[in-house]
Amino acid sequence: EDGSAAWLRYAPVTQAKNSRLLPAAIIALNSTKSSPVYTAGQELRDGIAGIFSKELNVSTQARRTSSAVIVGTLTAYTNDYGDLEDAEDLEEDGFFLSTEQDQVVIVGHNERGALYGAFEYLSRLAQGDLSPTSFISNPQAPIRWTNEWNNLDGSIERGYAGPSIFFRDGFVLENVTRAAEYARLLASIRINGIIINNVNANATLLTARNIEGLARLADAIRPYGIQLGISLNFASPRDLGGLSSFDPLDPKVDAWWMNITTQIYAKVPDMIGYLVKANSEGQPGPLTYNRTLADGANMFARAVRPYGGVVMFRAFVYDNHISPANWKADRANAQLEFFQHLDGKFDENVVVQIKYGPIDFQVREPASPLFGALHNTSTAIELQVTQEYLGHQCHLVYLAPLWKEILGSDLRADSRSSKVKDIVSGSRFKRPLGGYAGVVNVGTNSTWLGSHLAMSNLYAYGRLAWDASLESEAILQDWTRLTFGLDQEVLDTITDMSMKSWPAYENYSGNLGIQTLTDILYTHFGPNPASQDNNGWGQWTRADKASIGMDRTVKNGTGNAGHYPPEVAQIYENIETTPDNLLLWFHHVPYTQRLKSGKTVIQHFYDAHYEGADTAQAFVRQWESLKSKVDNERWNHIMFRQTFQAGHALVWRDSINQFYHNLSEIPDESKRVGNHPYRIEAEQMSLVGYKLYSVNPFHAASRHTAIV
Ligand code: BDP
Repeated sequence: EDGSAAWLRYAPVTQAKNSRLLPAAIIALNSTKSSPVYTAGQELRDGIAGIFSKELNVSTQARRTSSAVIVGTLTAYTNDYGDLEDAEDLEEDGFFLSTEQDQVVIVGHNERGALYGAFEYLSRLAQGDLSPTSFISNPQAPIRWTNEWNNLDGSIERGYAGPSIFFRDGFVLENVTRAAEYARLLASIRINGIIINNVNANATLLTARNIEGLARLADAIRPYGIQLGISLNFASPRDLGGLSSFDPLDPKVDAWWMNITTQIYAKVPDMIGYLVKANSEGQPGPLTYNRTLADGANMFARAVRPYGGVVMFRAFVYDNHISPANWKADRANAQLEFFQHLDGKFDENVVVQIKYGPIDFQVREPASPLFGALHNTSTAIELQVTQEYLGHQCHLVYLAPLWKEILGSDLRADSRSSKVKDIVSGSRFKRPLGGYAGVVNVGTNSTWLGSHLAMSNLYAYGRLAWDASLESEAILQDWTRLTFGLDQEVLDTITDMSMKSWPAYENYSGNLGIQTLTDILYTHFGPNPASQDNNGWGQWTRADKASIGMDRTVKNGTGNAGHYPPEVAQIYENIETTPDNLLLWFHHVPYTQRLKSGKTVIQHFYDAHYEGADTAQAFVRQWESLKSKVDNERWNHIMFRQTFQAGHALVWRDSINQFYHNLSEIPDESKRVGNHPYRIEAEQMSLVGYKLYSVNPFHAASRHTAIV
């Protein structure tokens, strides 16, 4: 059990054996090799063999036989077996599954939908669920993609699981087996697109040799109903094409993009489209030529339109050299400033891709106000499965509750229900496109993400992209049964740990909406509150001796609260109505400010850090208790991670508490901060083979010193 099978292990389910409900044959209608329905037939065969030790043949011809699993498109099914009224409401990518009769019927609106239905059926079997059922499932949004920040040299920006499964040494890999295996995993959670390269894109992806490589990758993932897309570098016409400019309104530039797009579609006829990061963090873009971001996006939209392609244009545009001395400056304002006036100016096949919060994947942010401001533009939400600010997969942080909180935020546009999930599905503003982009960054590590438990996040991402109304805990439990089997204690323990994990991480990192407090400058790992206020990245806490928090009010601050529709703006404008967990996101208050809980801000910091770190210690004992119930390989791997998290949570706790204790000079009522009489410092022991090492930032080690 090295993790490579993830949640598709098809492990034997003893209690389901010999059930009379088991099928006796598999019919994959009209399927030809490498079509998703063919894949569905193979999966059903492998799944039933694994789960029930029952070997079945797959036939591709319709026949009347009792006790078969029939899988195919609605058209194929009705051609062979007659009308299927129950499946009338199927929508694009949707499926119908019925196990009520003596035949199991799995019908997709298209081939991809049929494959989803097969995976759904297998997921039920693998969880020991053979109860009769009959239902339709349609996706809430057409775009359910992953973004993989893979560089052509094989490295992965913000990837924590080894090198790329797509590239090495400047080129697409020859061996695309692993890419196909990844596509299989993604198809099982109903993801339909992968953007395979970094948003900080390299123009050399568009050389002839790499376009051949793209074709190879697209061929490998197509049998799983997954389409390939790529990130572009805006300056490619100059840097690769040798033109003197990359001005989007220059006809030569336009023609260059048209031409390269035609070349790509000749090799990858079903490419989903382009992802573009422009004028952000040093990336080139249309603003260089005084053109608007819409001018830039529409240039690509024109190029892919004839092929049905989509342009995902990122809203993550901001100036990373803003002066912290300017108290009216605010990076959180950038999205609305750059995009609001462009509403309605994007072509119909452009989707503005918006990170969930206004800054950058922090442990707690309000929903980005841009979701509520674009009524005539299709939008997608960008979530991050890779735990960039959330412990790099070395910490267990189950993210579905965080995502659900954002997706359920009601922005009250025009004083009407305007939940983020309904905006990005396209339903709230009647948009033709919309959906989900998840930054995943899997690598060659057998666990895919570097940690077995982190895979619940990838699983949950797909499930929520399909249906954001699912409950975090229910998703987690499906994943747990599929990944670790049906033992109740395993299920309860992993549920308890995971559901406590985001609150715990928030407790021992940044509280009350102050941001995560990681090192800001590059690693985004480990505590570094001192790095927050002296950088041009606009991730500021405004902490001084007496007070803390960003004043984002309209009245006295940066005005960001006013970027939300009026009903929500009013809530955030006032300290009394701002929820405690976002207090410091919107307000600058004294450390002695009382929260709704009755505690002061500073005492909340102190207590939360002890509470969060305690929870992380408990995770170790909880995991330990499962030793006899989980295979050694995975148990040990997870034990190592949990032990690390427990230790690092203490580093976090002491570092943050010590920092604000020093700064504010306000004592901890419980007298714990700075007072750990039982602690033995490593540097006080007699050391053989170790040297002392001064830690920078100093507060990341107790007494500033570590041993190496
Ligand atoms: C930041 C990451 C950086 C990404 C950037 C982005 O630190 O590596 O390039 O976001 O999303 O969070 O473009």
